[in-house]
Amino acid sequence: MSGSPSVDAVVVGAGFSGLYQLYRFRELGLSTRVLEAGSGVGGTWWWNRYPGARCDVESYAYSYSFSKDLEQDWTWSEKYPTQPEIQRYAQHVAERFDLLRDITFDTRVESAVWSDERHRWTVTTDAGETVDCRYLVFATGCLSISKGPEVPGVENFRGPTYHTAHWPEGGVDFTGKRIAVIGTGSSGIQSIPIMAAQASDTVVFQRTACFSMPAGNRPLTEDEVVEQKASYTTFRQAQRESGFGVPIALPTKSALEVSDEERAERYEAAWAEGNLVAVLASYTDTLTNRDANDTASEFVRSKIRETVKDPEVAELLSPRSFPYGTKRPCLDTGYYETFNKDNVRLVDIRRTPIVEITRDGVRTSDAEYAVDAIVFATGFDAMTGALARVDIRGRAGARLAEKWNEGPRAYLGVAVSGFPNMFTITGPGSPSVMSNMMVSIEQHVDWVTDCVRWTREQGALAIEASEAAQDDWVRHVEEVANGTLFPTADSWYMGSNVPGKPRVFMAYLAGVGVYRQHCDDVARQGYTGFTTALPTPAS
Ligand code: FAD
Ligand code: N01
Repeated sequence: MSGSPSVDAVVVGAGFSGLYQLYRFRELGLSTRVLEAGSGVGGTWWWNRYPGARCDVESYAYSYSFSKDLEQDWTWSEKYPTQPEIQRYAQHVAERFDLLRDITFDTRVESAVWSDERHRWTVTTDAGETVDCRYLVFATGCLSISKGPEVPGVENFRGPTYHTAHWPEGGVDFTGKRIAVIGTGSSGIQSIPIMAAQASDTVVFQRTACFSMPAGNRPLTEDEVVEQKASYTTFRQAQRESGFGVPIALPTKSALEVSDEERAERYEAAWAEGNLVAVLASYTDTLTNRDANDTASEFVRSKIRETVKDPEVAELLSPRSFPYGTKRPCLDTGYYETFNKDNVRLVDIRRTPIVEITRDGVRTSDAEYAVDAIVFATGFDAMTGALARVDIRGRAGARLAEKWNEGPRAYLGVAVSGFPNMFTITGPGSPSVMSNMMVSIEQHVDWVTDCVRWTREQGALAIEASEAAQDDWVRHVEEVANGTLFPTADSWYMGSNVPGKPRVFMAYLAGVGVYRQHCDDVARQGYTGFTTALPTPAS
């Protein structure tokens, strides 16, 4: 478009995906502009500043591997890093690699339109600026669009309301306040113990109980740090070849072929590890066989009963409606113990739904709870939410939102037929949220960068996934998911948490190692499943 600033590539989002994509595109010699809605780098870790926010993948595993110097120079302080520490890390990376000069903050991308004639994208921001580019990368995050509680009356409440996903920068002091918390997923589970320790009275509104286990978080010792830094090279390789991006000893037995005693011992040891996947990975069939899964589910429920003194509250906190692991499990610090406090109440909103937010608090079908502040820990329009909010128009003006009306369709989860030169980092159809995201982010960014390099080497103006390859991939992703228990749960992985969203399992479950192999094979064979557009005299 004449008059618009023109660059080789636009990257939307300055979280870990966007930062690394900028770094790699620069290496390739592409002029690149990053557009970010927030006012700083870090994405998830810039926005989610709620009390207790921290990673539940160990710090040295949840970090970039692309720079050996960075690995050696940066020292993590805890087993599971806090939001402020991760955000500092993102800022350090941005400064260290001089990335900030190509990032525009406080700028939301509203539309992206492909020109069939020019083989270029025109990106428009909420500031009214248009940027013209050849390549467009959505590094917009899988969990970056928050969702509310879908109840009327929020505007009538006379006190403050907060959402965990966009917490005020200076924090909030709830000392002496009566608070309501709606939502008991990972964000609720991490923040409730801390908020309840301040508040005079805490009412937790629970729609679905989650499985959680103690994180066993602690400061890292100097010896551990030395040991981790010395083992990065082998550790990274193991991460890349693993299932979840976290190397673990692979199970060899079914949960149903061992004695009750052996199983109990195994689960106890896994529980003590304070590791998200330890119980899940105790047996081969936890995620594929309901009876096997029941043994793990019941083990976690027994731990809840051991911890929570009131049997009725313990039962209410015990998940019954979905198999263990099919909604994302949580790691917590004192979550179940919090419900032993006299000033913490749990309200089952399946039995007594929230009817409205009133001037004074939260009214359910059988009572009104007067509070001074309300916290929404109600999660995200995950995986597709950020893409759906941009008006993306591909070849012949086709709209991505319409193409994905019945669920997302993408080739390898990284490219979409009809949308040339457009890539999604950790998009639907890739391992994405079913993995340690740092491993998946680096793999996607590296692959996209190689794909762009190859396209340019061919002298092509555009590269695009074919419909047939995309259909095959979508079918494959679905088949793998259907071989597991995941589709049986109402989870955000399935889109079930957002009213009206199509019910489709959105991630690829065969593991990051297997997925990497698929992607590498496609590249090695000359980007099979993709077509290129060569210049014509009119181009
Ligand atoms: P994000 O960090 O989400 O960044 C995307 C950025 O794009 C955001 O800053 C957003 O503002 C911007 N953006 C979106 N749309 C637009 C637009 N239209 N225009 C301009 N900018 C836009 N993963 C793990 O592997 N382990 C964990 O322990 C873990 N913990 C998590 C804890 C929380 C509280 C949350 C919410 C997520 C967690 N995740 C975890 C997932 C986490 O999102 C990823 O690990 C990772 O940070 C994603 O990085 P990203 O850059 O892909 O996306
Ligand atoms: O969101 P969630 P989150 N009325 O969707 C409830 C990552 N993360 O922000 O389960 C009433 O998990 C909802 O109920 P239900 C991680 O990947 C990681 O907690 O839909 N209640 C649920 O209880 C995680 O999975 C960490 O029935 C409503 C809660 O709100 C993802 O981000 C920390 C409702 C939402 O839970 C999302 O986590 C934080 C309504 N209308 C986040 N709508 C780590 O520990 C929703 N709920 C690393």
